[in-house]
Amino acid sequence: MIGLVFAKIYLSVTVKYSLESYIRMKNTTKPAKKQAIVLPKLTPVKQALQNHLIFSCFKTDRASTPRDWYHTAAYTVRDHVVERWVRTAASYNDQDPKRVYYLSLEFLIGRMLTNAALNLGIKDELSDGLEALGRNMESAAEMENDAALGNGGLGRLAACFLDSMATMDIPATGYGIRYEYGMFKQAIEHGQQVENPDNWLRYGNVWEFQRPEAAYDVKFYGHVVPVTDEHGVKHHHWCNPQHVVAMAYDVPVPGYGTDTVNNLRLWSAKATKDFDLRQFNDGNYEQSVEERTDSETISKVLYPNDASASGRELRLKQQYFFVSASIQDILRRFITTRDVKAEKDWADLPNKIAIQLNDTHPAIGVAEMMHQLVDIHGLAWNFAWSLVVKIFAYTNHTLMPEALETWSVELFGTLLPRHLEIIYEINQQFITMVNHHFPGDTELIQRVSIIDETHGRRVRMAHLAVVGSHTVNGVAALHSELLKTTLFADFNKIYPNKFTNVTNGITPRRWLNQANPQLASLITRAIGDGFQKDLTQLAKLTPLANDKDFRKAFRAVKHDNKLRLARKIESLIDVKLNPNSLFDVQIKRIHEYKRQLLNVLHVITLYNRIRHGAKDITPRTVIFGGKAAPGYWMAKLIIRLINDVAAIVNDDPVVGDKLKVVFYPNYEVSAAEILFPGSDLSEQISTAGTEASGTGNMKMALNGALTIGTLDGANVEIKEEVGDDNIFIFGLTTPQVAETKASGYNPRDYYHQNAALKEVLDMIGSGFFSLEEPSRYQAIVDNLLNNDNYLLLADYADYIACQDEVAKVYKDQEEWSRRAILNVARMAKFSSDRTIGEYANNIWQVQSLK
Ligand code: CKZ
Repeated sequence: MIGLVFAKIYLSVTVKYSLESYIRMKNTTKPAKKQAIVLPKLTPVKQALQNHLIFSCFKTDRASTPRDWYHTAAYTVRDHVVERWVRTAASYNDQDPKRVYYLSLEFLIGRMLTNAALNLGIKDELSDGLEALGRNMESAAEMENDAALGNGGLGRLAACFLDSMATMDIPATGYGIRYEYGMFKQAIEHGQQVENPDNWLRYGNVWEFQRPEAAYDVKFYGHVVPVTDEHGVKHHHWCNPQHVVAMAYDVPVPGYGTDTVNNLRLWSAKATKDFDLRQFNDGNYEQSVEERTDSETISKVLYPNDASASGRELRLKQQYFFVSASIQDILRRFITTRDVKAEKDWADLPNKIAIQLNDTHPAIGVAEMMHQLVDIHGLAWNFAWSLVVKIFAYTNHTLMPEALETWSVELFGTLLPRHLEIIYEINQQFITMVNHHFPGDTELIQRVSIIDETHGRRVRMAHLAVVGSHTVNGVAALHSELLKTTLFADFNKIYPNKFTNVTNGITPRRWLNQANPQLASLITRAIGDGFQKDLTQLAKLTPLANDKDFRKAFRAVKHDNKLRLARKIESLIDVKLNPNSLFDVQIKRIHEYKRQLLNVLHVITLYNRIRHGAKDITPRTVIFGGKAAPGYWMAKLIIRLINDVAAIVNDDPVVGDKLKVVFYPNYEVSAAEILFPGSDLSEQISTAGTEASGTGNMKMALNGALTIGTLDGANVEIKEEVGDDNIFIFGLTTPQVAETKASGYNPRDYYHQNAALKEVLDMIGSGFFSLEEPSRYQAIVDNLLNNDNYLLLADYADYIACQDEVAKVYKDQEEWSRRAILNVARMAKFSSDRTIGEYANNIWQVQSLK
C-alpha cells in the first residue's frame, strides 16, 4: 500500500516535471504588442539557390544529387513563403479577426514545391534560376515525396479548402495529425495489391517547422472523481490518467496571388518522459524504452480504410489526441489575446472562433470543448453548451452505413471516462428536449439518442456531431437532400433549420494551373489569367467552342498531355499506348459502390466484340487507378481481376491497338496531376444515391474530359452546368434504385435476358482470365448473380449503350472537342473558392482580411 502511494507520488512528480519542460511557453507568452515587423531582404532566386545548395544542403555543385536540387529549390521557395507567413501571423495578431479552425483527420496535400512557387508567382523565376545553374525544375519537383496524409476525396477536399481559404485571405488554421507514415504505397505483384509503408519523412520535410514550445498535455484512461466545493458546486477531477504530449508542427499554406500564408498545424505524439528511470535502474532498459514508443504510436500511421469504420482503440486515441491538443491551442489563443475573467468575456468566444468538423472523425471535439470550458475553465454547464453549439458545424461526407462511426461504450469509457459522462449529460438534456416537443415518442428517442442501445451500447458519433453543431451540411445537392430524408430524417424534424447543402469544389490552382500548365496557358492567351482567382471567367471560353482554330489548339494540348501520360505509364508498367485512342479513365478508391466492376464488364464486352470480328471499334485505352483498403477482400479481388483482364486483352494479337487495359499502380495526388490532364472520358458510375459528391468528376471536366456517369453526387450538378448534350448520363436514378430494391430485385433476370452480359459473366466465372485458377473470380460472379447490392446488372445494358454513344461521338473529333471546351467553360461552380465562400458566409460568418 505504501509502495503504491509512493509510486503515485513518484509518477506524478516525474510527469509534472517533464510536462513542464515540454510545455514551457504557455505562461511566458504575453499578448503580442502591435509592432511593425521588419524583415531582412530576400536574396535574388539564382543567388539563393547557390546559397542553399552549399549552406542548407552542404553540397557543392559537383557532388550534388537530384534530391539536393529539390531541397535547394524548396528552401529557396520556402524563404519567400516564410516572409509572408510571418506577416500574415502578425496581421492576424494585430487585427484579431474571427478565425476558422478546420479539424480533419486527413489532409491529402501532395507535393508542395511547384504549388508554392506558382501561388507565390515565382515559378518562372525559379525555373530560370535552376536552368541557369544547369538544372531542371521538373526533375527537382519530381524528387518530392507526396504528403499523403489522407485516404481519398475527403482528405483532398481538406487540402483544396486550405488553398482556397488562403487565396481568399480568410483567417483559417487547419488542424490534423502529423502521421509518420501516410497512405500506404501500393505495389502490384502478380496482379495483386501489396501495401508498403509510406516513409515520407525519410529525407526530412522542408515544409514543416517543429514548434517545441507549442505542446500540450493530452490525457487518456484513469477515472473521474466528483468533488463538491465549499459553495456546493460539483467538480470533476480526472485522476491518474496516462499523459501524452502533443507537439505542433506547422506547415505553411500559401494563397494564390496574395500575401496571405495560413497555417496547417499537425500534431505529433511524444512520450511525456524519456525513460522511466525506475525501470531503467531495475535493469529493465528495453521496457522503459517501449513505454515511450507506446505513446508515440498514436501519430505513427494513417488508417487506410476509406469509408469504413475500424472501431479500433488506436483510431479513437488519434481522434481525441489531435482534437484535445487543437482545442487547447484554440482556447489558449483566445485567452492570451484578451482578459478573460467573467462570463461576459467568454460570451465573445463564438464571435472569434468557428470550428468545422470534417465528418465525425473529430466529433469528440464537442465533448472536449465542454470538458475544457466546464472542468478546466470553470464555466457553468448550460452557458458552456450555448457556446459550443454556436461554435461547431459538421460536414457529413457519406451515407454508407459502414462508414458511420460508433464506439462501444465500454471502450469509450475506459479511454475517456470523463468524456463518456459528458456525452451522457449532453444526451440527457437532448432527450429531455425531444421528449418535450414529441411527448411519448419513445421510438423516436431511441432512434436519435447519442447512445445506440440496439447493438450493445455504442456511442454514435454522427448524433453527437448533429446535436453539438449549429449547422450540418452535405457535400452535394442530392446528398444533402438524402441526408434530410434518410440518415438524419428524425433530426430534420427536431431541428428543421440545421441542415443545409454546400456543394464541394476543387482548387483550380493545383488542378488546372499546376497539373495542366499547357491548358492554363491556352486559356490565358484566350481570355487572360483572371480565371485563376475567379473561375466564373472561364465562361468567356464558351464562344470559342465554335472556333475551329481554338478547338485545334485545345486538341493539341490534350494530345500532349496524353503523350505525357502514355510515357509515364510505359515507364511504370511497360505497356505501350496508342495516344490516338480514347483514354477512358476511372481513378478513385476501389469500392463496390463506385462500380469499377461495371467498367470491367464493359471492357470485356468490347473485347468480345473484337474477338467476334466487329469492325467498327473506336480504339480505347481503359485506365484504372486506386487503392483498396487492406482489409477489403472484395475490393482487392476487383484489382486482381482488372490486372488479369489487362494481361489477357493486352496480349491478344486479335485486339491490336483497338483496346488496351491499364492498372495505374499507386494512384496518389502526384499521379492524379498527370492522369486528369491526359483523360478523354471520365468514369463517374457509382450507383445513384451512393457517392456523396465525388471531386474527381470536377477535376476531369476542368481538364477537358467528358463525363460518363450516373445521376449521383455532384454529377447531377455537373450535368446542370454543362448541359444535357455535353455529358453522357445513364442508369437508374436514386428513386428508381430504391424502387428496384424494394420490389425484389433479381439480378439473374438481367443475366438471362442479355446474351452479351451472360457471356461476360460466364467468362469471368469459368476462369477465362485466370486459367491457372479457374475459380478465382467465382465469388464476384456469385455476388453479382445472387445479391448485386449496387445494381450493376440492372444498369449494364444502359451503360453499354451509353458507351457506344461515347465511341460514336469520339469519332467526330471536332464535336468531341466542342463539347470538351464547353465542359471547361462551365466549371466555374466547382471552384473550391465558391465552396469556401458559402461556408464563410452561411456557416462560419467570417470575413476575408486584407
Ligand atoms: O468524401 C468526399 C466525397 C465522396 C465521399 C468522401 C468520403 O465518398 O463522395 O466527394 C469529399 O466530400 N470519404 C469518407 N467519407 N466520405 C471517409 C473517408 C475516410 C474514412 C471514413 C470515411 C475513414 C473511416 C471512415 C478512415 C479510417 C477509418 C474510418
